[in-house]
Amino acid sequence: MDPPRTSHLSPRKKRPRQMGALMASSPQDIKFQDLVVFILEKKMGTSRRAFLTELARRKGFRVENELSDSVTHIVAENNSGSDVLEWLQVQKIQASSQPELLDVSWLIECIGAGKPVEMTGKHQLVVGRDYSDSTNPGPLKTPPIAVQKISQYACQRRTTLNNFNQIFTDAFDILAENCEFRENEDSCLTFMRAASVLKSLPFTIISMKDTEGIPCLGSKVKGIIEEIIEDGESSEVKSVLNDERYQSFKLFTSVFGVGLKTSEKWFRMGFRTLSKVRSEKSLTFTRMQRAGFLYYEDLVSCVTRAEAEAVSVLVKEAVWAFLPDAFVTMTGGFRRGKKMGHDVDFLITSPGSTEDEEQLLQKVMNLWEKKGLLLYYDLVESTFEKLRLPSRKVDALDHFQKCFLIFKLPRQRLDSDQPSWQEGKTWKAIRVDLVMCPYERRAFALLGWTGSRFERDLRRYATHERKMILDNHALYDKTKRMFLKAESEEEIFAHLGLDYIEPWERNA
Ligand code: DCT
Ligand code: MG
Repeated sequence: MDPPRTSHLSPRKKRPRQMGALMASSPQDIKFQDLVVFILEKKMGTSRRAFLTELARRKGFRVENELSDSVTHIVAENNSGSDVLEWLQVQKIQASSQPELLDVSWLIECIGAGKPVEMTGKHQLVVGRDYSDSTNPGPLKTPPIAVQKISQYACQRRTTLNNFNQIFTDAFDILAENCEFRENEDSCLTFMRAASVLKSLPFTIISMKDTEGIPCLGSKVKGIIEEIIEDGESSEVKSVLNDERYQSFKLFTSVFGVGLKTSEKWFRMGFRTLSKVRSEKSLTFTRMQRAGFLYYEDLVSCVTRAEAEAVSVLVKEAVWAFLPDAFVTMTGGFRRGKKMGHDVDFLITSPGSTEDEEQLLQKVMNLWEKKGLLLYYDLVESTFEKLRLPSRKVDALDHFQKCFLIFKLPRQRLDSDQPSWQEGKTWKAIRVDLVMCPYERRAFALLGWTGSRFERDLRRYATHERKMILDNHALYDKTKRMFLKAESEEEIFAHLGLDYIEPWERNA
């Protein structure tokens, strides 16, 4: 076997590439040891090859930069089997190490599935036949689903945590956050909607052609997608990440109790680090911010599912001590199946007397305080009025009684050892939200508190497509001029004429 050649890396560069990170996969990242892929650059181009290489490596595939006799699968685009063989002959590869010759559609499906998929006739490149031969349809020209059916509303899409487009959605999440920090609502929404629709796709965007027919991708968004496809990163995202204002806001808002107004103030005053803020004598902090600083390290380290489950047991114990018939449901990201969260959210409701209900959260706080399980709490009384129309604002706060607190989770309450708990650490501060709702409102409250972008689009859908108003308390039909009752989330979806979407499909 001749030494590998590099002559096939023909120069077709449009601009300098920043591929440093792209070639960084180390051998321990390889999940499929028996498979050695080589991607042919001919008719594909340098940047697309590099992009596919990066995606495949991220999924654990071994992709070689050079052709060698260890290569088991050669992937090509817009080449017939004969084209690839011809090219191989020029490379003088030995017949004994004849690898599989496959169309790029096979690799794309593998990337999508996160594992090698079966090679079928549609993937195998046929030798001695014309590329346009009807028995060999060649590369998939469109993604494997009918993209024209994707709705502009997240509530009409199923979005699991299996995100095939993280490389793009990470970028748009950062751009959206930056717009939020700059209070540029329109751009924030544009980027959030782009990230949201990309999270719902059952395939990875590999070329601009794949974006055709997908809603919520305007020209600005498409420009960014194209740049990422070509260069592996977006220059705009890069400059946001290096931006002092973005970095400072990100840091300041990571403190419990610090929002945009306070961040703006501290930034204008010239602060760039938390230690400088903390030691500044002239600043006054709210009780919430003081707690935020006090337990900062614990609160920025995310809550794991095991920690959330341990908290759940303690919440149920306490609630049932006072209201044995109460329903306690973990909501928020954990109900959507997330493995990590910034807090743990619970919805509590009881078919019993309203008087007992009103006292419940205060009783739980008193109990935990006595047991030394409470580091901070803020009990917000209900402002709920029975006849109030649902709020038209998609992100209006609800009127239920609730408690924002910091729980002191003792180590012995954890079932298993958690990697984030260092030796000797006996407790961890965990942010918990408890929400108490009237029994007849529980379906609306549960839907609202299960959250994500999904919930906001559900309200938008109700307003624009059904002439209804939905919020965390109720659903109002403007045409019939009446409230629509619901005992379950399924009934709310049915009132809205929507297919039911499970909580774990609401990660929009
Ligand atoms: N929510 C709401 N009204 C509020 C606050 C929250 O309706 N005043 C909803 C929206 C999302 C859900 O409750 C949970 O909120 P978060 O905990 O902020 O979001 P999350 O999805 O649970 O994410 P994380 O994993 O970061 O906690
Ligand atoms: Mg949460």
